[in-house]
Amino acid sequence: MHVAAIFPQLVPAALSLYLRWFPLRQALSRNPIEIEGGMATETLAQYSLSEFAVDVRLGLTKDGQKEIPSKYFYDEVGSALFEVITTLPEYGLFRADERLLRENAETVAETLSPGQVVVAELGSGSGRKTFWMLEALAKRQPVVYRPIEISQKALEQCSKGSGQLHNVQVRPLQEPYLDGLLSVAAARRPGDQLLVLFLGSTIGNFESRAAEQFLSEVRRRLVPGDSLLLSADLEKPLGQLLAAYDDPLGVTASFNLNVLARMNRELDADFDLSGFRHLARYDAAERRVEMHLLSTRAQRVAIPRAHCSVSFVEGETIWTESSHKYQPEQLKQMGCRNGFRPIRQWLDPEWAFAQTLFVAE
Ligand code: AVI
Repeated sequence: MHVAAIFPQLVPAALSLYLRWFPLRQALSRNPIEIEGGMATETLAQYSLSEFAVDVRLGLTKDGQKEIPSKYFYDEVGSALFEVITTLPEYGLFRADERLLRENAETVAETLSPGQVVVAELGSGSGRKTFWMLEALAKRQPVVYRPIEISQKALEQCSKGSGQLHNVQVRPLQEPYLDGLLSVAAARRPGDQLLVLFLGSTIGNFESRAAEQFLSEVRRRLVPGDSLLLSADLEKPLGQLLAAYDDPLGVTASFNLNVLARMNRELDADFDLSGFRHLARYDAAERRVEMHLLSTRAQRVAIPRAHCSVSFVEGETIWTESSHKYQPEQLKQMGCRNGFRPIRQWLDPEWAFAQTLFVAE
């Protein structure tokens, strides 16, 4: 059986065309179809491995700067490393976000009308900091919490934590953000109000144009009067920025290098991790911290399950992530350009970080 026979139903048309030559045995054999296990989850797992192989091949064999999308950081090992990053003294983003939520959750709750509120969180992770928001809302009205995540493990953790709260019903969705939000919108009952949480400055991991497009896609899934709470990291002194992405313990370096280890695990690649080092740098014109993996010598790497091998010259990098940094006003304008009206903005006094509350127009 050839992958072309099933991919048209699973992936966008262009990707389906690209995948035509992938023999099914090689592309999918690690995730055999188990009908009893539940079709949706199995389909997602197969799709993910093939998508990873395609993105690796595209990103590492293209002309110019080699790239791997940052979404591939978050396998089980990467997600655990990210949890550690959030506790590092140099990485102030997570704590700033949590402080703002704790202090302002009541005010956000006051802006909502009575009746049931559906809280859709895009990329909930373990949902640790969302607790404050759910607690504040649940004091006033019934809450349905819909964490949207690709990672099954994160969803389980998240459900365990928030499931304890009185007046909160947790209904997780294992889907990509926009698909998940579409499912939430489709399931809403008349009178339900939607509050979308997009926390952690994940918006900063999108390229500028993609961030705008993403906000506009979020807006398309809402109705006037729904809300969006958006967190974003702000510009700050260079030393502070770089330390946040290159901590002295080397946790962020491991987080970055794990994407090579993941290719070894899942795509049978033969990356020698000692031939690469973590690099964090700031592009002042684009206002973003970039993470790269720098090849410390000339080398060639085989990635059999992505059907390619790749050469590196000494000093060449793989660009693995961008984290854009904003000015508060810029965030309000981004919302306005995409169908939202900013109604409140809070800045953290300890770490330059903003939460902006928008209403869908
Ligand atoms: C998830 N995201 C907002 C983090 C960031 O700061 O861009 C990911 C991260 N990369 C390195 N450290 C943390």
